[in-house]
Amino acid sequence: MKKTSSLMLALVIALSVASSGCGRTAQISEAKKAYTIGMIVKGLGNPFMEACGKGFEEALKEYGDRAIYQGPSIPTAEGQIEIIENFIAQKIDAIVITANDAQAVVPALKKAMDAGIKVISFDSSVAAEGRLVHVNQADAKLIGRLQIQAMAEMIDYKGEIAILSAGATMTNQNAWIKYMEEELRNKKYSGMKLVTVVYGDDLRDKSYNEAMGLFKAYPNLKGIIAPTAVGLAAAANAITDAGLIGKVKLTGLGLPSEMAQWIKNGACESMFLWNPVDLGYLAGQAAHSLVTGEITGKVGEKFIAGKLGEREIIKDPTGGVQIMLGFPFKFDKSNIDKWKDIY
Ligand code: RAM
Repeated sequence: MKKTSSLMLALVIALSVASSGCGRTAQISEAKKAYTIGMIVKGLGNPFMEACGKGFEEALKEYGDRAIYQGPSIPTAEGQIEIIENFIAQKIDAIVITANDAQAVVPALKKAMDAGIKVISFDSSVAAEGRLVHVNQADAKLIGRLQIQAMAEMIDYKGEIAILSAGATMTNQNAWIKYMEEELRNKKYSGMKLVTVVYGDDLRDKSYNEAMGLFKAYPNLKGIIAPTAVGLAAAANAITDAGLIGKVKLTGLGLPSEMAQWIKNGACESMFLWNPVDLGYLAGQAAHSLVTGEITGKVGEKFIAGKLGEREIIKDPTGGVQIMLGFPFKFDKSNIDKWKDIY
């Protein structure tokens, strides 16, 4: 990838003409450095990731920084490592990554940090030693619990359910699933049984086929929870194609723009998400502030994240530090039309 000039000069020339008229001085303010920051997404062709990229680009634009958006064609750690190596060779200023595998990308990211590149994760976190800070969409426990609660209401607290996840090594989905299982241990869900967790790897076709496989393997299946935007849309498509609307209920995490049709046709009654554009925007703001040295990744540091206002670095449960975005919202027939054109 070609690296454009990393220096963009913002020269402010203030001409002051002495009142006597006998002279003129030119003041040149300090040159403003433009940084290059690369976002590495889980995979290309994922609309959720594209929404994050939009916010990321918007944030960097505010500083005149250069944004690079890249991801492997298939969501793998190997593909991401290749991109990290490339970014190190290009000597970019910061990497913002959502990990396909929290551990596998650590050595390459450590190499990047040794080379002076600021590394932050967002969405799906990298293990604490492989990044300076993680930008977290919302409380993982809440995200997990909400999906179980929604499913329980849809199936009247009775019957077999399955989870259709993204990749088996993805930090965010695994954390949410852990909290779903924890929630399910509550007595009030004793009539519900989680029969399996399958993985569509955040690939449309694989997710669709996994959903179809569930209908065959579990003829009594009452519901699917898909905590992945790709998986949820694919499962809705599969439920529709298999003629199972109303018979197999569906909830999870999805993008309103993509899910509107499936919410309207009844394949998915309700689902949840935070604002992915804001998530990418916050990641971009945090990366810029790390590069300028405004923050260094210590608990208690604060910075102004553009339009999102002041944010603080706090501890994360894995021993690292994080910045929180907000809360998950619920989408259903009552509000989907308002959101479908936004993200
Ligand atoms: C998918 C990705 C992403 C997740 C969303 C909800 O697009 O796996 O990591 O946060 O779904």
